[in-house]
Amino acid sequence: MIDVYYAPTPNGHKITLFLEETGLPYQLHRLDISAGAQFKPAFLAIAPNNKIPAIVDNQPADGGVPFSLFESGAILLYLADKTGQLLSHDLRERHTTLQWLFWQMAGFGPMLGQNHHFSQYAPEKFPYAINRYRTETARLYGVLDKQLQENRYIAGEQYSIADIATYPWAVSHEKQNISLADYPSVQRWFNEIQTRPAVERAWRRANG
Ligand SMILES: N[C@@H](CCC(=O)N[C@@H](CS)C(=O)NCC(=O)O)C(=O)O
Repeated sequence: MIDVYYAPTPNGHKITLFLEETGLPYQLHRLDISAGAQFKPAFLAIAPNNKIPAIVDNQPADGGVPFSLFESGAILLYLADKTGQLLSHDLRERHTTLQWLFWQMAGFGPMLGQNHHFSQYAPEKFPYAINRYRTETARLYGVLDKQLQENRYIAGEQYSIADIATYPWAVSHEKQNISLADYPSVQRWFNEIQTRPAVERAWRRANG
């Protein structure tokens, strides 16, 4: 059983998407991050960076004591290694997937997060910041669109942890001032992923 410390945010969804796809048993522990639950000592012992998601694997493959992890990319990589799913064993496919996972973790997530912050949540509106992160968001969608013109999924022909990391951020495209009509290959990929049964289940659990 995997304990998942979670809120229904893009980074939280990544973990439930993976777990629903692979059928690994898990228990959700919802944290109200708007009320500061991420700063409670019991959570900080698992996730010292005070952010969801985090997991505790109660049956790690080495047979040792429960193992905790934070950072959604590290968690996806761990779970892919644990299950042998959603990350190819072929050298080139594996590293292409990791390259796009790191692209999501270092670019597509943080830049879109700043876009959300300055355009939706900042108490003062700073046109420079809004414009900077909207421009960077559009550039990143352009990079993704080009990759998906040539590939069914982000890292090639197989659905992988690169798609799982990226899709939940694309769900909020309207908030990011993005029209998917301008990125037809992202739109095609988005429509396909949205109807995967595991994705539908993860979204039902998020809203349940
Ligand atoms: N790089 C981290 C980012 C996690 C993150 O930003 N989590 C947000 C919700 S999506 C959070 O817990 N925020 C609470 C806080 O910053 O106090 C990851 O991918 O796991």
